[in-house]
Amino acid sequence: MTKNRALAEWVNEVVELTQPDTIQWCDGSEQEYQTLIEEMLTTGELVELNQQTHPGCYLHRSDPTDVARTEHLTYVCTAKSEDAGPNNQWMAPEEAHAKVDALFEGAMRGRTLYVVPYCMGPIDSPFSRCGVELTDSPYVVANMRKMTRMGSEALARIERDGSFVKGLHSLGDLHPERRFIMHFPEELAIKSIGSGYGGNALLGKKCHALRIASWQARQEGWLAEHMLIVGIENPQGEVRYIAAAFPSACGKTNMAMLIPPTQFEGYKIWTVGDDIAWLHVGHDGQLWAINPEAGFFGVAPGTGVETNPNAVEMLNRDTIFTNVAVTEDNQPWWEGLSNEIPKLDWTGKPYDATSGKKAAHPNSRFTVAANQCRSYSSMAEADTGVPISAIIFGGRRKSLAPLVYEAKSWAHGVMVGASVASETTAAAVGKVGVVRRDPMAMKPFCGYNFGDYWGHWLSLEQRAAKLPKIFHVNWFRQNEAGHFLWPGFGENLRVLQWVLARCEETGDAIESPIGWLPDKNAINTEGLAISPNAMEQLVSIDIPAWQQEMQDIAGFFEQFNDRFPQQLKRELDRVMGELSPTAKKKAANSA
Ligand code: OXD
Ligand code: MN
Repeated sequence: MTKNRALAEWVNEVVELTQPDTIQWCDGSEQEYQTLIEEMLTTGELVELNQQTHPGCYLHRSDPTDVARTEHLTYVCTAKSEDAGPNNQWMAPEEAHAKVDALFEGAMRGRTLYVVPYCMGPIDSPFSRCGVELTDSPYVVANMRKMTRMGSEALARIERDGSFVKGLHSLGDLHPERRFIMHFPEELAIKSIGSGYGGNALLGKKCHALRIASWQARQEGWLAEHMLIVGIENPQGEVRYIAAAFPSACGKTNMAMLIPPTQFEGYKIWTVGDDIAWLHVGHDGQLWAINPEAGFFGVAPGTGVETNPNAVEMLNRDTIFTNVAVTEDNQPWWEGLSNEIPKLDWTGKPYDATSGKKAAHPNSRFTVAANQCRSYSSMAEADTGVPISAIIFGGRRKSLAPLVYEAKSWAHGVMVGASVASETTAAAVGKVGVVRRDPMAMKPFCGYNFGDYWGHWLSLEQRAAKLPKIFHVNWFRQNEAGHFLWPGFGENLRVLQWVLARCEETGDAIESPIGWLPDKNAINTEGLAISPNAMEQLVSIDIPAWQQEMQDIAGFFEQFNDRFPQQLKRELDRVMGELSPTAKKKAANSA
């Protein structure tokens, strides 16, 4: 089935271990996809949605215990535990292999083993990397076809390049106690069992394109990041690209396809990617980014005509929905889509609107090919990727973090990224709304020790002469009454306009200890119903609260011991020094 010996041998080994009834090498064709859909409709793994309103759309209802990423069951298995770092759960490779191989034994009896070759990134890009997922889930195969360049072309590239990431996946018995997502970066291998949920089971995504790729990227001198990539075209037709990292379910998809406010006539938004960016230093000294994915696996709740009209439009056809509710006439439904009361909840039971429960699961998802999005950029298919003008970090924080600020240097920006904190969301199993540190939005995804990772980020300064500026944003600031101060969504373009102005050395800013804040009138608020008081609150900082925050950040960094880069320590000390009361006094005296 393949000329690649390593691949053929590995498939044979897996067949021996898992004992599938049949083996299917996937070619990625439309016919193959349709056959899989038909099969899943027969077994009940998929339910047909209203084909008049939503042609080619289907619903998958997952096992109710399998609805999100399971960080507590996710391991990085490096030879030395320090290489995985305190940011990961670690298991010795031999122990991890033994543990999961015991679960894989005979796991595919009565099932088909699908061999899924895939390419992360444009098929001919030198920055793309390939993998093969062996899975017994047709749902995974159908999703991988939307999310990656999957099939014959990927296999041809693997046969040309010789190398690929090995990803073994089985649904197992779906029992949470027999669920593990193991990564072996030194072997470029992944073993995932017991879950069909996207983040655990579509191995090209988080497992390969972030955890394994971040490890490879460090060795090869590039970055694999949890970032959207968006192009902003001004009325003169110039396009500038921004890469932005936000924790899961914090609006990356919305930002990647935002609609400019009416006052921004002549502006256009181009979506390159909504979740992952691979960044390389170009010959010109700039950072160039590709989106390794070919589709969107987005959070459905909150996606509506007000918040993300581009997404609503692209979901009207050829989409696989997971754990959404359905309406009386069998259309997909979720909170934030319309005021209609759905007929069935995400488990398929009649929905009782008086129960106070959500009808769609809060982490219900859509899987859709990226080229269905009206704002999809043709540059997303470019082998070179796109040049990045600005990097933005952000988190979901009710208080403290201003709407936007700019780091004073690359090293300071790395520290800003390293100290990102955000409230947890439904994308991972666990309590929602708890503030946790999520450096570079990579807490669940960095495949190695964060100390080494920050060192790698810092080292780019030696290799890239024209690095982007780094910013931090917070769309989620609230007032005392618990209302959002900033309208968000399309209006975020106002903030991005200031970001890009700063990159061209124009936007007005005021220096503060934590970075450059927009000057009072620097953000265009024309046509926006926002009080000067709210705006003032959004772009100012509370010094005592920031002193406390820096103490907290320093405490967080301590766990990385001798892996923590000294250069970051110096940045931390500098900011703390500038925030201290004596620094304020000194500044006042010299004024
Ligand atoms: C995602 C996530 O699904 O970050 O993108 O969990
Ligand atoms: Mn994500």
